[in-house]
Amino acid sequence: QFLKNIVGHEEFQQGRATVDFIKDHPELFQFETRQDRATRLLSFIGEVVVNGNPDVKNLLDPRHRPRRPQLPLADHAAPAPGTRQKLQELGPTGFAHWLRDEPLIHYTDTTLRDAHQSLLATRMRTWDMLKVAGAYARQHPQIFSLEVWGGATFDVALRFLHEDPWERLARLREAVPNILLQMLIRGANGVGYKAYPDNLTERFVQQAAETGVDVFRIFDSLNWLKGMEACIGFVRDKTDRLAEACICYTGDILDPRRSKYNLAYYLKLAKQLEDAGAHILCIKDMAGLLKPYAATELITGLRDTVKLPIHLHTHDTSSLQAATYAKAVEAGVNVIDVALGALSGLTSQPNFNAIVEMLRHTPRHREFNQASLNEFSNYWEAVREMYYPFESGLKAGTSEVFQHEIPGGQYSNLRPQAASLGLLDKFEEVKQRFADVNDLFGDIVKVTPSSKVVGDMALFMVSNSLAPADVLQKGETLNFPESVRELFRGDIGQPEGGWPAELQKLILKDEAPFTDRPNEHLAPIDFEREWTAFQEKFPGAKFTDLLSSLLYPKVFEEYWAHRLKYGNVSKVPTSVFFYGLQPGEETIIEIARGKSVIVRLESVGTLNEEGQRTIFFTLNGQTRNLQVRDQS
Ligand code: 3PY
Ligand code: ZN
Repeated sequence: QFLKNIVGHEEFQQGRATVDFIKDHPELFQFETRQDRATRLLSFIGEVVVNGNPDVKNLLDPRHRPRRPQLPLADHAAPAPGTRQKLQELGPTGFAHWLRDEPLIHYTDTTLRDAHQSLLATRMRTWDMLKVAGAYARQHPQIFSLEVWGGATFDVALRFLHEDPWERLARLREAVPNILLQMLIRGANGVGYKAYPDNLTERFVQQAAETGVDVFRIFDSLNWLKGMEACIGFVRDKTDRLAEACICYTGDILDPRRSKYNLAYYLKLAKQLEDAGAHILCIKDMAGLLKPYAATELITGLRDTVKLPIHLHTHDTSSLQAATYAKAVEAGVNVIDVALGALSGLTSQPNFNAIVEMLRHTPRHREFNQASLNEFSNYWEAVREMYYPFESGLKAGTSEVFQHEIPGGQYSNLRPQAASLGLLDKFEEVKQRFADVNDLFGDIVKVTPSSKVVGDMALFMVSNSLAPADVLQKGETLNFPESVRELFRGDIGQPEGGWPAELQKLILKDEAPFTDRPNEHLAPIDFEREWTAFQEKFPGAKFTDLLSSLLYPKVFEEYWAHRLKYGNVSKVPTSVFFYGLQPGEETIIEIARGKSVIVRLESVGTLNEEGQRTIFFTLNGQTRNLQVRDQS
């Protein structure tokens, strides 16, 4: 079995195995039989059949009948070379020069990351992605990049989907060998909500590049240069991939009253990022505040100030952002972020299919097969129906976003967060307080994690019926949320112009804030020691699991326990994962590469005296029964 594991491993088959191969792959020693795998997945399905998937259990609409997604025709030809081969050919610096002078517009497709983070609380499963990723890469090899990783996807994959995010990345890399894969990384905060030791970010970046990331979009949630410099350096020095650094856009450069974040502010930051070594400059408009005429000013100014190619990211919350793209394209932006039709618009990115049409018959148009784009969009439309419990409820674009400035990726989370505190009927007030908190905090950049703190404070104020004046008046006696205390202590960095001193004193009481990099207060990870201890605690775990665990210790432990009990549930089709099976219904599960089993639910037994039910399945036609405790 061990030999079979080695010889069957792709690194071995591709001749990439080195002397460290066996050491790096402890999982090869796990002799799990096909039977075990199937049994564990059956017990997962049994659990969902009897008790429901806890993630959707309280959100179900019994009338809802999701459709079966139609797969676009598969195409087995080798994918045409794309931007990935271009990067390999030119190297990151040469690639950036090439991109800067590209006459036609380029597109980043965010469907597999930001679009579902912003519309469906990040719940999109690897299973749905892998169904079409290969065909998509073959039919649209001229896409600039696919954003597939980072942001909240890392945490949500482990915590709610019980999936290994590294496995998602590796499988997508395999399916998409020709297009750049892109991730979002929160600078010193990695893919988490707090600062991590620098050498952890360094190893994380190296491993992400090795597993498949080509473009690292790096930002700091307060636009603090010091929060990004180290990460830019790791990408440049430790990988041969692209460091794309962000200016997060807030306020309105055309509004003379919002002078804190004026054009000069952004141009200065862009120059600093160029000097820090960025290959590409991103305007990260996380809330969709960059209006069309402001885009003309900003992009013209940036093209004159830096020599970098410019990548524009926005959210269509107001429904205005197609116009922003029209102006940005005229002003010379190089790449724009879009999402396939069915997962576009509202708090997500503008509609890929429609933006292509917007530019048709204009000088910068890049040709795409529109019929095929629409076919993929139709696939995602049907897939989206299975995720209906995670829809944010926003029905139309809202220009309210220019007042509250809530990032698109946060909007779909803030509602359930408010609901969990019993504040859903006060959601209007929550949005108003979000804006008030921004004023109280001195008008800061709001994007994960700073935006989460603003959200926490807004919810705190609504729960406690506090107006902004009350916060200042009663501040000494208020027990501020922990995240607010950490923010004002300097844990996630420094805002432009510093923190408002009076409020800082009220929040921190006698604790002293710091103004240097929070990472400098953290001891480096001793990887050798950690790895040894980790393998003892989690036998069979991989090095990537150690990285997951260092970022999210508790979440990882729960993920691992789930994996031991139920196996790799990312193999279970999405409808079954969330909704189980009905008696008489069957599903096919590919439990290992090329090895599928047919699972049919025959019936569910009555409740016995021990509070259990017997579930009758057939597995490849053979009867299998199991007992599941009924939690109801
Ligand atoms: C994230 O950090 O997850 C974001 O999407 C920020 O916009
Ligand atoms: Zn975004």
